[in-house]
Amino acid sequence: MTTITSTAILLVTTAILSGEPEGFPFDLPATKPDRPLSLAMQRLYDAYPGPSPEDNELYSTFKFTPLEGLDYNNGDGTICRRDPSKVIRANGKYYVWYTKRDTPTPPQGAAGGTDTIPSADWDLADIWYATSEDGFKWTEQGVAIPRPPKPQVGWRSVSTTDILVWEGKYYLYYQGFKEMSGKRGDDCPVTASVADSPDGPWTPAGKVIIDNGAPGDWDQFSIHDPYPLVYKGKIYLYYKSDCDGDPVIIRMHGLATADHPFGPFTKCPLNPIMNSGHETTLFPFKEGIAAFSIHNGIEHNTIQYAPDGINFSIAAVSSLMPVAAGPYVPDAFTDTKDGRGITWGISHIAHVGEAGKKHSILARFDCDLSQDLNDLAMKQTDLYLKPEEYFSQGLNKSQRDRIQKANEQPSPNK
Ligand code: AAL
Repeated sequence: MTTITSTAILLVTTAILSGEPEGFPFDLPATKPDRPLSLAMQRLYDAYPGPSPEDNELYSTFKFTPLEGLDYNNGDGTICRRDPSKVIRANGKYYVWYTKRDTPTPPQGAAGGTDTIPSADWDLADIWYATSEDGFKWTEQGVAIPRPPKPQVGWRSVSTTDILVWEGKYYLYYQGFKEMSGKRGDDCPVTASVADSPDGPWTPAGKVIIDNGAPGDWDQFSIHDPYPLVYKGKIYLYYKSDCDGDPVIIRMHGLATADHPFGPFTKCPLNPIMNSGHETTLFPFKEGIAAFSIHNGIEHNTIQYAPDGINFSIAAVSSLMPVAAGPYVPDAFTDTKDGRGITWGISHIAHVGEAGKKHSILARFDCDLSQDLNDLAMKQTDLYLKPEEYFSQGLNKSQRDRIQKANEQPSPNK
């Protein structure tokens, strides 16, 4: 009898006697099995909230729907709407605030920008707001925060806002540009305004609320995407900064906390608290905070979780994540100890329209990142794109030239 046969008989006999399959079981165990596991299988059980997409409450795909009721001048690039706030519900309807630029021309870059010509999509912008009964059809209500007179913070542009409801008052945080975006970089601090009603009128703090970092610090030039939540009895304001830039800008996220909406804010000594991502999107989840890490950085396209609101790890890898997502977060300000999660919100789609007329538009996204929903259709991982969508991501000229040159090399195999 060969060794292989006797070994096989031994393995089968052992398995039968122990009642356990010798190989990894066909039915995926719901919890980590007590057996030798490869690093990948250890990670499956140790690193994620569940061992499969449908078991992972912090995994979801995203579905997108055009918004009704917002006009973009036939897409000529003179109007953009972007970087929406979180959605809140008040007075029996939904509210969202966002950057709106309405300029005589599309953006012309820093070299082409003037007092009336924008350098970037978010230059020469104001903060507008809209309301909706259903989250699909929106009515633009008007300007919430206009640019203040020079030299006040935000005189050049106010953009990228988010909302905080605190002790019955409403606070909007936003980027306050004191120079044209793109002169050195996309440089700005954050300021804020307060109102007794989501419909305003808004009173500016008239000062910088989140300062730029000290010279040489990662956040010395830009404090972007202010995103307040109420957590552990304080205001947790997450933000993004752009740093490095040699050769590519690195975008990471920071945290600043305060006991009052106008500060003083204290930056987390562990900043940056996320190593990737771009616009900030976060929500209370169970005892911690969940976050989107989108389109930049080594951990882009991930949904992350920090049980303490500070130390984030990857909870799921996703795809086609909403950009600059402002979710509807019912428990954003309740200081909850059991965050329920999110199912929809407003995001933006940038670079819309033909060359020279590029602008951003708002869209609705839906997902299942909620403890109170179990929509398996949102947990599918396959993303079926049309061929033209693949071919739209084509090779550039230098890549084609490189391939052509390689084709002309003599074959090493003769
Ligand atoms: C956005 C945000 C900030 C940046 C610019 C407008 O996506 O990251 O707001 O300043 O781009």
